This record gives sequence, structure tokens and C-alpha cells, in this order.
Amino acid sequence: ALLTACGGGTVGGSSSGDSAAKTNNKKLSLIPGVQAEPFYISMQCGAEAEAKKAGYEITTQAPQKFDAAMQTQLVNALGSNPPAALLIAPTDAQAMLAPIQQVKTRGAKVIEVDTALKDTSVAESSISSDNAEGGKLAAKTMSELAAGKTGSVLVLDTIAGTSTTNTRAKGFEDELKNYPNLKSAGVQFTQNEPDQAASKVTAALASTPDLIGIFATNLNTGEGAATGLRNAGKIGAVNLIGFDASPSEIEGLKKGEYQGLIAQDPAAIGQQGVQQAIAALEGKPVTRNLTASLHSITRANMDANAQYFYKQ
Ligand code: T6T
Repeated sequence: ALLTACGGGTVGGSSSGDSAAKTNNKKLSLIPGVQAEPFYISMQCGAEAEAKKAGYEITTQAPQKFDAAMQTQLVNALGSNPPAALLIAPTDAQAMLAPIQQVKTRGAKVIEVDTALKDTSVAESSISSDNAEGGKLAAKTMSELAAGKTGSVLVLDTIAGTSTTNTRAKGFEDELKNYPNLKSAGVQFTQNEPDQAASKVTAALASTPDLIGIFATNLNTGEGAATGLRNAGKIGAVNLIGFDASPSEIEGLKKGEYQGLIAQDPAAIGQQGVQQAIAALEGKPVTRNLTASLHSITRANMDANAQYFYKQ
């Protein structure tokens, strides 16, 4: 298991809830979307710090890939006597419903962090960025960068069924309609694999000669898009707006591979997720929906925004 940047806890590894029968009331479980990824590591750090402060124990288990079948195994492994609360980033808005519902039936409070199920009746509280607004913000930035120039703009999404990135893509496409000089070249899915994002960019450069911009809806699509542009010698010729602020994206922004990033605040999502879980467990008022902040980062303002860079 890997030690996290924040010191406590591990990524991956295993736990068993069976011997803890009577003491589960101070136990929380966090199941992020995927392991060893800066966004979720930063979220885990925020969650761990908050749990420690409140005298709760939190165990993190993350799937190897952003995949509903793999995540379902981890949810099922919580067993018949689950922790008091489950904080989870559902990897699929529909496929994760049944397993999460089962944990709830077995007595755990469910808190959604980052992504969410389509069925809003399961979670006590959902904490996420305003993803539609993030997409909009990216389109506005794209329009400013184009400065009136005409051309096509491609969106790289992750997987159909990922609530966050699907909403970012839609927010972007909706806002793009306000800029008649910018034409949509469509939304491509990449299975959250940087390699697939890179090949979609290579293909788009060949099929769409007037391509002037790419919006990558998360860090994996962004890293892949940067590779695709680099391979084609198109860095800077095509504007790349990314989402998130991983160390590799920040490096890319410095080098001019990205013209802008929309950073989330994953540590705050983790922290608030733990706060809401504890409120639910202790019978205190719970807020059904909480929105974490977004920050538009460019090369010009990056030094002032260093607190939003993700951990790795
Ligand atoms: O963008 C984040 C997260 O918000 C999204 O749900 C999945 O991808 C990331 O984890 C970044 O890779």
C-alpha cells in the first residue's frame, strides 16, 4: 500500500469490519473513484484530518481503476456490519445504486463526495464542485483566448455515467452556444485513460483542420490531450483548458501546454464529507447539498493560487 501525501492512512490495502462489531459507531469508510490519483488523494487528506479532529477513524479503499465493477467489490466487502458511514464517489450514477443502497440498508449513513448517483434519495448529503459552472467557466476562458478568431472546439469527457465530468461537458457545450465564432467539434469519451485522450486528439487534429481549442474535463483527459498536442507539434497552436490542478497539470501550465485550468478544492470536499457524516450520525442538522469552490488558474495568476494545487 502507498503512504498518502498527508501521512495518515493508506491507498489501497484492505480492511475487515468483522471483528469490530460493537465499535463501528466511530468508524467511517471512504471509497474514492480511483486509487493513487491526486484529486482523490487530496480529498482523502482533507477527510482524514477532519476525522482525526473529531475522534473518528476513517479507512480508505480505492478501486484500481475508475470502474463500477471494481468499486462494487469494495462496497460489497464492507460486509453485513458496515462502518457507521460510507463516504463514496460513485463511479457510475446508475450502476453503483444497488451496492450503495445495500450498505445503507445494512445501517450505514451514505455521503456522496465528488460524484453522485442519479437517485438522490440514497445519500444524506452530497458534496461536490458546481460542475456545470466549471464547464461554463472553461467555455468563457476558451472564448477569451480565441479573441474573436473562428474555429472548432473539442471536448474530452471521461466515461458516460460519471456525473461530474458529464455535467462539465454539458455546461461547456451550453455556454459555447453564446460564442458564434466557436463551433463545437463534439464530445469524445476517453474511458478516463490518458492514452485514449491522446489518440482522440490526434484523430481530431487530422479530421478538424480548424481545431483551435480543447476542453479536457478532468486531469486524465488533460494529461492525454497535452500528450496528443505535443506529439503533433501543436502545443500553443490549440488552446487547452484543463480541469483539476494535479502536479503534472501545473507543470504543463508552466510550460505553456495548458492555457488554463479549473481547479477544484478536493480537500474541502473530503473535510465537509466527514463533517456531514458525523452530523448525520450524531443526530445534528445535515445539509443535503454542499458546493465546493472552483478556481480559474492561468500562468499569470498561478503563484497566487498555489494553495489549490493538488497533493500527490
Ligand atoms: O476531476 C476529478 C473528479 O472530480 C472527477 O469526478 C473524476 O476525475 C477526477 O478525479 C480527476 O481525475
